[in-house]
Parts: sequence; C-alpha cells; structure tokens
Amino acid sequence: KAVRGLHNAAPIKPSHHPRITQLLIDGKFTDAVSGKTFQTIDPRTEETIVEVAAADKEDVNLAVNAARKAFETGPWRKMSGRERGKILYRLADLMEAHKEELAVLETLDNGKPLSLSRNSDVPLAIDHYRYFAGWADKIHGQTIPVDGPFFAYTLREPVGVVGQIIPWNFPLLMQAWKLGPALAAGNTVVMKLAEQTPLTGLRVGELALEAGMPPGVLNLVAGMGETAGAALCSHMDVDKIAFTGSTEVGHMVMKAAAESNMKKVTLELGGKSPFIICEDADIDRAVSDAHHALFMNHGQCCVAGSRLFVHDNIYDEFVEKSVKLAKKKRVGDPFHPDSEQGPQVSQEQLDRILRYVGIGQEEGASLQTGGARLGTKGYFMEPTVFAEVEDHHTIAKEEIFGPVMSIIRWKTLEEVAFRANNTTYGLAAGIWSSSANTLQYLSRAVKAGTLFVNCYNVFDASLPFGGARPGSGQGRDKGEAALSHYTELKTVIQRLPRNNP
Ligand code: TXE
Repeated sequence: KAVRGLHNAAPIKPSHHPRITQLLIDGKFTDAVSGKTFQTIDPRTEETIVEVAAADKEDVNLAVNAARKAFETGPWRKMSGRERGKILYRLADLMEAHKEELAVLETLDNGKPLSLSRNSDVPLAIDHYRYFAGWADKIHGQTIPVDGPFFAYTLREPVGVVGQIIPWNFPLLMQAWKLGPALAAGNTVVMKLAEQTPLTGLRVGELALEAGMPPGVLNLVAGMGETAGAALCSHMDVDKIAFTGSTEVGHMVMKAAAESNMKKVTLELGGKSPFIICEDADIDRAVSDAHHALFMNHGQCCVAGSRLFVHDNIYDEFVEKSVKLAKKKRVGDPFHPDSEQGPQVSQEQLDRILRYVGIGQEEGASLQTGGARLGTKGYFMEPTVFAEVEDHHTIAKEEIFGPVMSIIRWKTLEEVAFRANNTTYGLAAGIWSSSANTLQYLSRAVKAGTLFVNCYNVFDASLPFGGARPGSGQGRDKGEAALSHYTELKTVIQRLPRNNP
C-alpha cells in the first residue's frame, strides 16, 4: 500500500517523549547560564517538540572547566583501561535496554523512518560503544631498540580535554563515533550536539551517568554553532577538536583552532561520492545499490552516491529502472510502518534541496521524476532523479544532501576514473562490475577514504572512515585508526646501568 500522501495525514503519536532537555555539565543536568532555550522542531509537523537549554560561551567554559578537572584530578584517567571499558559496555547495555525509546526519539527529532532508527542507527551506535569498550584495555605502545645503554619505549596516553561537534543526520551514531574512541582512550569530553537534533544525545548522557561515568568526563552542550560551537573551537583549554559537518564550517573550525591554542583538529566533512556502474554489472542489483546509496536517510548522508556514473551501453535501461524505483518509494510519516522516507530535517535543508533542483533544470539536466515538495506541512520531498547530468552541472559538483539522484554517462574506464576524481572531495566512492580486472583497476584509480565494491553503505564499527582529500576533511573516525587521534604518543628513554648483555 502506497503511503505517499501520508505526509498530509494527522501525525502518528510517538510512543516516547523527551524528558532530558538541559545541558549535562559536571555530572548534572542544568539550564544554560543565560536561561535561554531553543526549540527543537518535529520535521513532520513543523511544530515544536520541546524547548532545549541553549548553551553559549559561558556554558562551554563551565563544561571545559569540568572536563579539565575530571581529566586532571578525577578517577577516569587513573582507572585501568579495563574499568573504563566496563563503563562503556554498561552504557551499551543500557542503550540496548532503552533501544525503543532511543529509536523513537531519533525519528521524532530527525524525521528518519522508525525502521531505520530501530534497525540501523540504534544498533550501530550500541555496537560502536562495545567495539571501543573492547579497545579500552588494548591501547599500548611499543618497545623500540636503540643504540647505547638505553631502554626506550612508547606510551599511548589520552590527549586531554576533547571538544567534539556533531551534525543532525545521524545524531546517535555520530555521537557514538566520536565518544567511543575518545572515552576508551581516557580523555574527557565536551560535545556540542546539533541544534536540530539534541534529544537522543542528551538521553545518552543520562544513561552514561547511570553506567557509572564519573562527573565531568562527558559534558553535553546543545546550542547553536555560531555561539556554543565556535566557543568550543576557540577555547584555550581544549586540547583537541573533532568535527563532523559541512566543509564550510570545517574551514572555520580549523581557523579557530589555529587562531587560539593550535589544538589538534580532525574533520569529517562533506562529499560528492562517485558510484561507477560498469556495463558488465548485474544491473538489477546495481540499480538497487545505487538507489540505496543515494536515497538512504533521505539523501542526508555524507557518503551519498550523488554522482552516479553509468556506462553508456546500459545507461537508458539503468535510468528507466532507477526512475521506477524512485517512483515506488513510499514517502510519509516516519512512524508509519510502511514509510521508507520521512521528512527532511529542516526547512533550511528542504529549501536548499529545492534550490538545487531548480539549478539542475536551468542548467539542462533532464528531470525524470520528482523535483517538488510533497504537501504543505512538514519537510517532505519527492524522490527525485535527474538524467543526462554533466560533470560541469552544479548538481554534479555540490553536495545537495537530499533525495536527488544525478545520473551521468561514461564510456571508457580511464575517462571515468579521471572524472570521478575531478573534485575536491574524497570521502567515499562505489564501483559495480563483475570483472575482477576492472574492479582491481578502479579500486586503485579512484581516490576515496572508503570504497564500496559491489555494495554500498556498509558501516561496521571496526572500519576506518574519513576523507582522503582536503574537501572531505582529515583524520579517521571508527576502527583502530580513530584511536590514534585520541592518544598522544609519549617516547620514554631510560638509561640502563650497563650496556645490553
Ligand atoms: O551543517 P553545519 P548544516 C553538509 C550538507 C548540508 C550542509 C549544511 O551538505 O546540507 O552541510 O548543513 C555546528 N563553529 N553536512 O548547516 O553548519 C552546528 O551547530 C562551530 C554534511 O547543518 O556544518 C552543527 O552542530 N560549529 C555533514 C555542526 O556544526 C559550528 C553533516 C554541523 O553543522 C559552527 C551535516 C561554527 N561556526 C551537514 N557553525 C556530514 N559530513 O555528514 C555550525 N556549527
């Protein structure tokens, strides 16, 4: 049964409501110093879900002070890795015990289908805490042979007070990607949650306290980027900042770090990921993978396969099948069990997507389906497909971050590899072929931090993730690689009483 049209129906009542709306500072939930709040909006109805305390510079200062005190004098750093790991495992268990509540709050705040929150965001976030809980007692240095009567070795120590800023597209998961390695390594954290989606992050803060995380180890501030976010980036007592968000703000984060105390910086920024479909691909599976690569999470995905390069010989069939799939997509209330696409997160994002659709048409791409807002209430957008997109079109160059597929033609492997790389981004890429030689060639030729081969959107906690080129940022989230950004390597050289035997 199609649920298109449900965007106009009365909204389904969620089974859980947010309770936690204050900032978490030094182990306590508190109002902002200014007493100010902001509204978090239900993207289905455009109505306020709840008012949330709006952090500003003073709150960030308090949170950083609490994190500093907890780092220098609290039990966290002195605790064995195994003890810290136990607390992270407990957090994961508590999240599991409250998984339905977390899924409901995530959908309410972000608009993604409840099935996606339940089957993807929540379990992936829980997995992530468990994965890094397992690392907590396995972070170690090396012994290194040196000339002379010395014993030399390295220690991996926590960096200190870490600032983290996350976006709204995967609120729980981005929180987990950032907190997992930072906490496992013994740092203390001040995290700024996205202003569009603060609800699940705050609830996880409450669960972290329940799991036994000492006060000041995890501080959560909700608030605007220009105020709370900027204050965190420029703070003189923050040792490292980790950011996920737009490339534009990534520049500001780096600049603020450089102009304050030169804190360490890792950035996970935007993308314009190429997905190259070869003529020998299993066409139905490739169409389905390309569909999910782009439309997953309503296109609000930094790795979205938003430059779909399809070989000339299969182009027309591919477009036809892709359009058919997009037309079948069920858009409606994300709490409806049949809904596959809910509303975009905000008016701002919806406007931005519609603007890009207009530019695509003006510049001569062929709109095959969609292209308009659905209904008049809620940020619902029609699944949209453009064909005959050319490399110079704006929609082939800039991140749209919405359910808008752009299908581009190619003819030779060398040419498509060059065109795929002809961008400042390099977050992810996909290739689909049944030839081992072609896959080997493209796997090496295409520049990307993550390459999906005959698949897309696989996000295991153990796999490093990040940008291979400046426009997509620097450093890696996830996997063992993430730990290197949250530890300092200390080299210790000790004189031996006599030369080695
Ligand atoms: O991002 P922002 P927005 C891309 C995507 C999207 C576009 C704009 O293309 O359409 O960015 O989205 C905080 N100092 N991505 O405006 O502003 C902000 O409060 C410090 C890709 O939502 O970058 C939020 O917590 N922080 C991306 C976070 O930055 C600041 C995911 C991200 O918001 C700040 C999201 C400042 N001056 C958007 N200004 C991805 N890589 O997945 C804002 N923030």
